[in-house]
Amino acid sequence: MGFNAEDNAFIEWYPRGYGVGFKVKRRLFETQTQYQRLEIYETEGFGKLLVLDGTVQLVEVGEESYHEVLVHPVMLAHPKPSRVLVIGGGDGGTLREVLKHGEVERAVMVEIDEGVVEASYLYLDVAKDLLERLIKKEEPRAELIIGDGVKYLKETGERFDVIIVDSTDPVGPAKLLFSEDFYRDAYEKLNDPGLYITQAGSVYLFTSELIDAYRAMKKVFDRVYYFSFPVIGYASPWSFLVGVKGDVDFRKVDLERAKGLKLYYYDPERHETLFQMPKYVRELLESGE
Ligand code: AG3
Repeated sequence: MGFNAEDNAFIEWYPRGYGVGFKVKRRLFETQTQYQRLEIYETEGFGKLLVLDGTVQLVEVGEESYHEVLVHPVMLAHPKPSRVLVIGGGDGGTLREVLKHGEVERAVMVEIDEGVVEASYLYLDVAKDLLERLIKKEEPRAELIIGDGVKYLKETGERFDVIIVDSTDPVGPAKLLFSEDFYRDAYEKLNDPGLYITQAGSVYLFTSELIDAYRAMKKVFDRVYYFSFPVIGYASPWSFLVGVKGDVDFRKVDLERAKGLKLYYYDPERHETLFQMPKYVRELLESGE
């Protein structure tokens, strides 16, 4: 796991010895935050790399392949997403995409680790200006709360149209974010109609976690969708799960509203291409439905 001095590479090792790596020029920053080990590298060809507990969170070049796909499909499937909650996402990339939507009146980002926000603000060119405004409380449409998303969701009196979970993997510390209890709290705090989305790990390497999360979501939401997308820096394809409260067809997005967005990876005109899954994974997901 981690930095390989011989090759000047950072490699993230997944189960069964599958690795995803980048050639790096140097490590720019390293700290143990209250919650995790945080590292930032300068890569050879992909800008800066943010690593938490040895796992790749993003590389600057191509980070849109994750943030656009996590945010815009649900925002464009919802008829009027004016109140949005982001859980995690301390680098600011997810909230940056959320705020591209003019319908958004209030967005709340609940990040457990202040260290991630600070390091992202200081070292990354992902959402620097936005993070600065959030830290100074000068962003009129959005608020940053440093706190535990599980606790926040349980206790908040607010309701949201869209809830986006931009967490670490469905193993280890973020596991609670993939539990039936947590989905129930999310369902309760969604307006009707409401949409919930979470990243759900590598399709090939975290298949059983994906299936467990899908089954748990099926118990709670009125409809559940799965899709995948190749994300730069992760063991792709990467999976995403969408839970619906009420009556929304996530297979359809508002193409008129999409025209106002500047997008690079996610293609709303080809929304249906998101839904491809390897046959055996689709069969596993659908077995026991
Ligand atoms: N959120 C983390 C996705 C999980 C990455 N997992 C991995 N590399 N094993 C990314 C934060 C970006 N806003």
